[in-house]
Amino acid sequence: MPIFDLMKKILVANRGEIALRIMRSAKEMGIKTVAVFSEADRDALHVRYADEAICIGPAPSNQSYLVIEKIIDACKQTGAEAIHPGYGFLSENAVFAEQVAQAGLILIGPSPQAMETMGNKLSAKAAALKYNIPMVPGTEEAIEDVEEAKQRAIEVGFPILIKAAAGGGGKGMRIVERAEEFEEQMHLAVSEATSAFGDGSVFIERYVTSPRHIEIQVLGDNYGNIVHLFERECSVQRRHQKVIEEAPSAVLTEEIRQAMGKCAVDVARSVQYTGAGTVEFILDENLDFFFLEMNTRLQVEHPVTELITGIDLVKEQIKIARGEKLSFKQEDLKINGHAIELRVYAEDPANNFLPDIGVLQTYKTPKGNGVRVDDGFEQGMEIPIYYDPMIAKLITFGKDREEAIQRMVRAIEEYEITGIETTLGFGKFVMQHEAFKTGKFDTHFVGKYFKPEKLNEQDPEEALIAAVIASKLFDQKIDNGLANEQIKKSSDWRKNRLNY
Ligand code: MV4
Repeated sequence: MPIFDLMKKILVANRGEIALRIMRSAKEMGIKTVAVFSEADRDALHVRYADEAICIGPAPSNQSYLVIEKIIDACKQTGAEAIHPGYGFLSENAVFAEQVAQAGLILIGPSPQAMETMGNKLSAKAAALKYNIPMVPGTEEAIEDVEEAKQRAIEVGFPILIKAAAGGGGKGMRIVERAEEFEEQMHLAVSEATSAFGDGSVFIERYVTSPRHIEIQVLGDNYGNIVHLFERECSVQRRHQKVIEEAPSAVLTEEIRQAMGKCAVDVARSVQYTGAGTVEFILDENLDFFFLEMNTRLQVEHPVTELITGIDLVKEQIKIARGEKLSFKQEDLKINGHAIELRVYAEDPANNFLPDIGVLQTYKTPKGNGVRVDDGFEQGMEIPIYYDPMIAKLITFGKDREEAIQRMVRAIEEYEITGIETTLGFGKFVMQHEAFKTGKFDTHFVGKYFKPEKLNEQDPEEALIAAVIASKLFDQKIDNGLANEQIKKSSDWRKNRLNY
């Protein structure tokens, strides 16, 4: 059977912007799409966009988007031959990958074995060890004997970091400053890991105090060809949640980029990786890099890589899954320009980034040269409380970093969202910060520089103009007899919002 006959219809086991993102590429390839949705997402855009849609249960994701049988049943009902899991939900679940294969369906992603190996940080490091990949000094196996581990910690040198093997994205990590605290912290880490992941295995690494988080995008086909699509810099984050990502990184030299890229390809090769994946590194002050873990999914921040390489990563994932060879080699790939992504969350930066819910009373996206918005909402829609509070990804592209930054500021200013607090103003603060503009920052950027009151700091002249305009508008509304109604409407949502 010719390969293009193999995949006429795919089911997207996700929601929101990423479901739409995937369906758009499928549509361009002449592939039909099936949406699945929870009762909270009946009117969602991904449901309208798909050729068919199936309700898979109540709003909580453990009764809908996370139920393996419901997803597989939806494929059977609609005749979809393949599943794209997006990110989050079931995307890195090896049991799901296995059951999809058992059902005779194709998962658009890596093998269950690759997912399983990379799903555990210790087995990931063990696999990568075969290729001489730089890693942070520590223990290579789960700690059995606390006294032995303490001796190792003393050898490695404090501060050290205790990590959960089953953890990821910073969950279950503990910094230990001194040998005297080691034993207590170890016990706390084990019990935390046990309750969070059902697996108490922990290991230690020397704590790199001011790292940058740099990750490499890879693609592998089913014939042993693996390439990398350069790096993404993701150091601007808060509590392990990325807020701003960019490609390329402002600090990598061509030499380090090539070395990191080669390591990433080797890490992927160590598990015969197929599809799109991301190899995560930290980079220290001396620009030495260390492998941390591999994410076996399409990442939220993939668009910045698409913009600088001109490659549609979702199309490549689909082509690989239907058995095509990669159509380009490493030497065909090059970086063109600079891209920055801001995650627009329904969160209030002035209030410790607490999730903010409500209705998008105004929702107008920025437009024009070099601006891409990946979103899943329209004006008037409500942000559901059940899922991730990301409203949109605002991505700008420019000939160089400076242009991408200036374009981001312009796009943030054009973006109009009312009814919900968002991270847009925070994004502008970062873009205009000297440390960001000069590229001199690490993972501590937000904690070090961001104080909520900074959001209200503005140029006095601008503030005066704003105040004059506001008072004129207010007078007009009074004249029109609109003021009370308007004021009431715009404050209602605040009363109704949940407290987390
Ligand atoms: C580290 C580290 C410092 N030293 N490992 C956090 C996410 C997880 N993937 C690994 N993480 C870290 N591992 C050693 N040996 C610092 C972090 C870290 C971090 C890494 C990337 C992006 C943001 C971060 C924020 C805090 C800590």
